[in-house]
Amino acid sequence: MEKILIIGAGGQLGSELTKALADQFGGDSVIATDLQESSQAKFGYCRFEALDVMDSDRLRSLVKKEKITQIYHLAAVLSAVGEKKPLFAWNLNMESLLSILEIAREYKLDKVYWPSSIAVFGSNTPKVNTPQYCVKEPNTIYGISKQAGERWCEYYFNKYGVDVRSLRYPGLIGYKSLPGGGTTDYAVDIYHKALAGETFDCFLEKDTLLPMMYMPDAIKATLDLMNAPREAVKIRSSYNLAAMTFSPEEIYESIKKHIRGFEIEYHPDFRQEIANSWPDSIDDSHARQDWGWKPDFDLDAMTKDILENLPNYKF
Ligand code: AKB
Repeated sequence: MEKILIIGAGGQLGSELTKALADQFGGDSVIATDLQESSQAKFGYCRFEALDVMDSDRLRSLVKKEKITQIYHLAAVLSAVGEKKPLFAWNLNMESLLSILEIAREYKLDKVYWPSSIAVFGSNTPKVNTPQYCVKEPNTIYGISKQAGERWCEYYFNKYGVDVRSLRYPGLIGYKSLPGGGTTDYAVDIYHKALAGETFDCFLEKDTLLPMMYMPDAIKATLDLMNAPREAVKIRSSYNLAAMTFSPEEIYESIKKHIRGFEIEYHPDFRQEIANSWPDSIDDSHARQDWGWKPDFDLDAMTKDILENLPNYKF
């Protein structure tokens, strides 16, 4: 029987992935963990433990005691917050991954999941249809930590056979949690402001294109990758993954089709430079070929779904 430990379960991705894993494996097979005790309320359907991922002794003893077979390591400092606290971001993002890879090797875990990001790309990367294999000179500390993390994942797979799998997520947009310190998070916040009847103050220029994905697609991609047979997973650094590309002006126009009086203002800040260093669009043909990836949502379908569901969602 699988026993799954989710680290960072209270975050943007974790809040929704934990539920999907509990639906797949049963609530008794899933332990959600997060730094914040306050996250506990979200997890009525599975067990919750407060855990600081930097406490590797406690992590190790939890894995041993609970006979954990899979770890989903979702805790990270994202791009914008990382630029404010670079050493903190590097230490948390790297040390946590290394301790989990070591634990996976030591306890012979079945699988590990660790998310990478489009932040591994930098200003010297081809911007349009960015290929899987190309120059990667990330400009943010978050991107540097993700790039190094990808190399460590591939290393642990090649050297020790640890079955670690990873996706380079684009900006993820969900309505079940609030923005989490990323550059793409304007595209989460904008829906909250539109529904609250407020003018949206955008920290990026109106024509800044970025690759994005609606959360149900991100959950589907993650489960499909993790459920794929070991031999099908040919890339052990991290897979390029894509769904849609849009600018702030385009998401604004998409929302305005439903909320006519909605207004936006543009006041770009330090996050503009981060966005400028990332791709406009991503070539995800390896994910499509190797394990059958295909997204379901485009911009207008996502907008419709969020505007229908967010007003009734209880945080
Ligand atoms: C961020 O903006 O930092 C993240 C990411 C693209 O990985 N959403």
